Amino acid sequence: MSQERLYQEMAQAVIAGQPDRARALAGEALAAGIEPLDAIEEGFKPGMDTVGEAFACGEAFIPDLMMSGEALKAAIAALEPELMARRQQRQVAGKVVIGTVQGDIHEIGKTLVATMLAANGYEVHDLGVDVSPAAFLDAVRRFEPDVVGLSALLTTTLLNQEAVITTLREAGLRDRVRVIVGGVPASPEWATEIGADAYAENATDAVRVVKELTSTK
Ligand code: B12
Repeated sequence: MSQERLYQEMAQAVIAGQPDRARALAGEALAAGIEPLDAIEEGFKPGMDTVGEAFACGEAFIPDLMMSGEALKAAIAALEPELMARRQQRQVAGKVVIGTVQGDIHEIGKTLVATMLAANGYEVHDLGVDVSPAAFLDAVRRFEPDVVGLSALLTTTLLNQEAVITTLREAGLRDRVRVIVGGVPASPEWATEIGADAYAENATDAVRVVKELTSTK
């Protein structure tokens, strides 16, 4: 199968919500020598975006999003050992606390960013989803990370990225960490507006930006 055809099949497996098919295609991509992150970003994720657009138009429903999410998760899980095998450096490059902010349960993108950071030598503490500002604060006190990553996929929960920054500031800890924000509704302008240090659009970009933040700290 050509690479282009394989990418189309991957997107289709996510659109149709077929975890087994997605897993099998992940295996085919590896066998064909495709980089695992390329398979995710260029093959599987576009399928997820298509489902998201269909949902926005009322042509797909919550169960469809969930099934597609399961297919994407299955593909990422199948590719994860290879992502980790490409680990760049064995030495710990820095510590990152990451989570999806309060009120938001979207986990797939945040988890992918966490995996890629771990694969690049960072010690990552993933707090999960629906994480309150107080829980981020506790984690900053406990793990003393270099960077805090905040994910938000909803316009309504975007404000909770700002709430975490405010909480850190009030606790006198804002200057001890760098804050990076991400997720579909976030943007570089939003990052500046709420006093975050950076924004990254996807997992590759997140690794690049976190490297910059940890080298200039
Ligand atoms: C799958 C999905 C769900 C699943 C999530 C399953 C799961 N286990 O995560 C379920 C069904 C639970 C869900 C629920 C809802 N969803 Co939803 N969902 C999606 C969908 C289709 C895909 C998200 C996804 O996983 N993408 C794949 C990953 C790999 O990409 P990603 O998340 O964008 O992450 C990348 C980047 O954003 C970035 N990134 C992400 N996090 C971070 C963090 C940091 C620090 C950095 C640097 C970068 C970064 O890097 C990632 C990797 O490249 C999106 C549409 C879309 N295209 O995004 C809608 C979408 C986000 N959902 C939406 C909505 C409305 C909802 C609901 C409110 C629906 C409802 N009426 O109940 C609920 C909200 C539940 C809640 N309280 O959170 C809307 C949001 C609209 C808005 N502007 O607010 C969207 C945009 C769909 C749409 N077009 O209408 N959803």
